[in-house]
Amino acid sequence: MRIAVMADIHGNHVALETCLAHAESQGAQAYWFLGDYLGELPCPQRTMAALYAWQETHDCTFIRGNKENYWLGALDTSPWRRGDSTTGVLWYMNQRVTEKDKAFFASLPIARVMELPGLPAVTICHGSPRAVGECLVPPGDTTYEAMEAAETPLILCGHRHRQAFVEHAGRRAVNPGSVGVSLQSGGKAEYMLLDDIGGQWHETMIHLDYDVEQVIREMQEEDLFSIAPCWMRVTTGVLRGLNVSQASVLRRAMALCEQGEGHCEWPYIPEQYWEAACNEVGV
Ligand SMILES: [Mn+2]
Repeated sequence: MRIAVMADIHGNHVALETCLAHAESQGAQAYWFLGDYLGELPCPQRTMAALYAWQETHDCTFIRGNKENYWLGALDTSPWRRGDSTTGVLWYMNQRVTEKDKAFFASLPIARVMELPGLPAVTICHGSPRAVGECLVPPGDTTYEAMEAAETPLILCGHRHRQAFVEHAGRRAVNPGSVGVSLQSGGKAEYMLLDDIGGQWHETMIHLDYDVEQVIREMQEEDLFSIAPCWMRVTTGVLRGLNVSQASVLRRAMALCEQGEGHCEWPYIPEQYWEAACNEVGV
């Protein structure tokens, strides 16, 4: 048995198509998708079309991520607007997610125990088995506690966009990295193959080159550099393999806003602080 495990596509259909084709060429028999299908990258319907088509002809299991909850109304959409680096992409995406997509996302569980004959059971989830937004791997503040609460010896999770594992209390939690917006990977598309070898699971981390510049061209065609200027500067840097992340630049912009204004509340971050944060990291 060979399973392809793919997390955090974030709307990168070019990276997704590269990973799917690779997994097929490697003989994957099933596909486990760990959430965050759409994110900040353009033309979300291309990603959804690729996933719906794959599901028609392959054995696919899908889990819900925190991004899916965004499109299902978890956040107040009233501050989302074009031209704002904090919310511009949310504004763009919110207009492009269809009723079909919402029904699909709403149908997904946040975790699932996968039982295959003769193999240890595996929990698949996005953040942790108990919360879509919890950080499990690489470790966060509550990783050990969340692992102790898990039902299976192996836990597969996404959310942090980095290939890594944690072992604790006889359990192993593994993050296959991010298909679409990988961090600290030199700009590769990442996923994992999981093989049954003698009744035990064996992991192989995959890193693939793909056409990053095609994604950046689509960002320009969709006007995303006007819609969310600084967010797209950081995203371009991440895609091209710079050692930055949107989360770290956001934190820096919020700290600068706090210094300048005396307070800062997401998503109300004036563009000048985003610009300053981007300039500091050189994107
Ligand atoms: Mn996530």
